[in-house]
Amino acid sequence: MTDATPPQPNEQAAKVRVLLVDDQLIIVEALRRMLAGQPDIEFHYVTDGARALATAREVAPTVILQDLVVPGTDGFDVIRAYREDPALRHVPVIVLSAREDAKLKAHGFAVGANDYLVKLPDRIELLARLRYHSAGYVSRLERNDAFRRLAESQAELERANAALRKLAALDGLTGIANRRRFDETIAAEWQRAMRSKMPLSLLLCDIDNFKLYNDALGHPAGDLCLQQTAGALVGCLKRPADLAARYGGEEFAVLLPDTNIDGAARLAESCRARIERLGLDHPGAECGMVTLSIGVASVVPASDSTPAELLAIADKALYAAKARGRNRVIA
Ligand code: GH3
Ligand code: MG
Ligand code: MG
Ligand code: MG
Repeated sequence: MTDATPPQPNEQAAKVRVLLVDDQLIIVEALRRMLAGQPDIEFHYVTDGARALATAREVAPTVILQDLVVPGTDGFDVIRAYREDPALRHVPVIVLSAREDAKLKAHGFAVGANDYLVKLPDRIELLARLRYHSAGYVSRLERNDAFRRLAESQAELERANAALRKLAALDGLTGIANRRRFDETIAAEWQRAMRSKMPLSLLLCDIDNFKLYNDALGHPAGDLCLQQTAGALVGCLKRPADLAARYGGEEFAVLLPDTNIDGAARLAESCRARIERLGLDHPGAECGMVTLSIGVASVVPASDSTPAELLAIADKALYAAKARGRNRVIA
């Protein structure tokens, strides 16, 4: 007596699809009779050894019974061929041989067989071995399938995450980089510039009299103006590492790695001119159109400094640009 619950018979046993490869019809008949009346067993056979591989691909058996002596082929070669076929590689093969021979058995296992039975096998033992090998194979298939589905859903999740990460870095109105992305990028570029001892430059750009623009044309028109300004700024950038971001309401920041103050001032001037050339009507402005004021800063970061210093310098320059009449660059 043991405490363990005795194994329950499978209520709905998995299908056992047997393929017998044997040239002798008398053997085929004998096995067919042994397997008859078993609702879980489906019986297929092929007598032409040369057709074994093609038939196996068609039938997709869960277990193969393979005779060793089939005219025209060598059973061992057929087993080797199963093992090289991607569709059959893992299908269990039971050698069915007339000979009880240890060397033959060993050779069978060496070329990839999973079991060995001597003809004619006992019916009960045959059924047990067919079910045992078939169940192991089917559960491996199911497990592989589950792993594959898991891998696919993980890949899908990663794609969705990547898309979300991208979205989380973008400004909802203008579609350019947002403040979060700018903060991350300036921190990374700061470290890089410190190591390379190259200058890092920054433009702070602010639309002139934008409150009046909204007042005159309405908030939706203001939104459109912000989108056009953002697009124009991105269009001014030349290098892949340059980054234009929406820094605040109507303020944009442009980060320029490996760029000195002269290069940054030149780019700032081309940004300013480009906005002017857009020629967006601004009824509230003295000049009658949308313009941009830009403060420029450039430093070679030292180890005891922070990006906040670069921002403060650019902000001061921007303030000066506003104080001196707007629509200008101060470096
Ligand atoms: P200055 O030339 O000194 O920069 O004047 P300004 O009017 O541009 O500056 P101020 O900071 O007084 O006003 C900024 C305006 O920008 C006020 C705010 O309503 C507007 N603004 C900020 N974000 C948005 C936005 O997303 N859409 C719209 N339409 N307007 C915005
Ligand atoms: Mg034979
Ligand atoms: Mg402002
Ligand atoms: Mg402004």
